[in-house]
Amino acid sequence: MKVNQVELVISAVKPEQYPAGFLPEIALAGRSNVGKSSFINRMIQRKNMARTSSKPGKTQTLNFYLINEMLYFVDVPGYGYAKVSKKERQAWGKMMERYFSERKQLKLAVLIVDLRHDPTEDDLLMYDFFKHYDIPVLVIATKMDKVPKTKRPGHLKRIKTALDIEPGDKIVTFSSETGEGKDEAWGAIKGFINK
Ligand SMILES: Nc1nc2c(ncn2[C@@H]2O[C@H](COP(=O)(O)OP(=O)(O)OP(=O)(O)O)[C@@H](O)[C@H]2O)c(=O)[nH]1
Ligand SMILES: [Mg+2]
Repeated sequence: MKVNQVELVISAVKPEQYPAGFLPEIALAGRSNVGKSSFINRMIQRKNMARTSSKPGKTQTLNFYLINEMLYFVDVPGYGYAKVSKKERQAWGKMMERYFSERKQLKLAVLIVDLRHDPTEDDLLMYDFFKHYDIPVLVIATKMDKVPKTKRPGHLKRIKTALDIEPGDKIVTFSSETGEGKDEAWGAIKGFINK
């Protein structure tokens, strides 16, 4: 997919602030600092459109990026960051639950995990949450540049097993650093945007 136009339409916290209209939305999910914003940047070939940081907790709102006036990527705050108060965690949960359980325009959740590590308990909860709401899931195992080639299949298998991934769900290895996996990820996403 050739991305010609990208615009941050709104950073929302409440449904009233979500963009109007009926364009399909692809939302990211994953633990804090796993590489959600970097994934978006690589997919749209912009260096720092979605803001990234080596410190967890960079993204705080639901950020709607309009791509080629045909779909939105929705960047979201991550989970699992220890230095978050109970109150902040509850606010996060409410914001996420409202978006993911109610948004009709949502066509696909892109769950980002780290190819180097087994999924966390929170990753499993997130995956099961999507299943519960019948939201299609594409799993992206990112940071593949940090795993030697020969070890990648083994890591991938562990992730599939730990998530107990359903046979119909696709998992793509990816690197925001090198761009590997980009075409495959776009291919998978395209299958959902006209549904
Ligand atoms: N080597 C490598 N580093 C990556 C990759 N993807 C992300 N990173 C790095 O990981 C860190 C976190 O990336 P972000 O994209 O900000 O992560 P995030 O999931 O959006 O984080 P929050 O917004 O805090 O939830 C940054 O330092 C990125 O440069 C990758 O594929 N390879
Ligand atoms: Mg982010």
